[in-house]
Amino acid sequence: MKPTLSLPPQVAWASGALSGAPLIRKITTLGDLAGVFADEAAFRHGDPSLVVYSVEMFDTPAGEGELFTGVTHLNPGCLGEEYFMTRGHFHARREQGEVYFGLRGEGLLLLQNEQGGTRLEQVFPGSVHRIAGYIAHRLINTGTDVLSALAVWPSVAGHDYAALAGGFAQRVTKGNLRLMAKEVQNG
Ligand code: PAN
Ligand code: ZN
Repeated sequence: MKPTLSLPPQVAWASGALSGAPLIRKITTLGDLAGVFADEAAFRHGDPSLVVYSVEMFDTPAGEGELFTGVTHLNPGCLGEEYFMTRGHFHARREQGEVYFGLRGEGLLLLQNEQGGTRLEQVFPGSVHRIAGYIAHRLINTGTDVLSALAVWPSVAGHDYAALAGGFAQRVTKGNLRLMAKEVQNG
């Protein structure tokens, strides 16, 4: 049989730009994030058309055993005291996991289990995050540059946003980030 050779699609590691295959792009503006940030007055004064994050993914087949590959670009900024973040979700099929890879910028990955227990992982270029099943996940941009992270997840996972409509159990604000940085310094 004649071997075949093909050029696969690509990700530019430094920027997270995807190329070489058809893409799907979804933009999330501040106006889409009603109820997500704690400071409701700041939300009312904010520009609803402001882009908070975009997700670009390869338009690949869905189905049992298939994987989706996408990059989230989360802009820097704050609403009130709280850093810009993704909405965050459990997977609709709770047992399905995901891997995130930090590409650009700096931030945090907030992980929450079904009992409401949370932990945070630092995200930076080269960081690798194994998100097991049954764990909700949200990116938070604590830096001054765009935070870009590559993600690979089972196409059957789906997104359950409703389960966290009341919010995650932990918020990351300028104030509590300073406290966390001090704790890290003091061991
Ligand atoms: C990611 C997220 C992406 C946007 O591709 O969907 O970061 O976050 P929200 O979906 O919470 O708005 C992923 O985790 N997929 O499963
Ligand atoms: Zn996910």
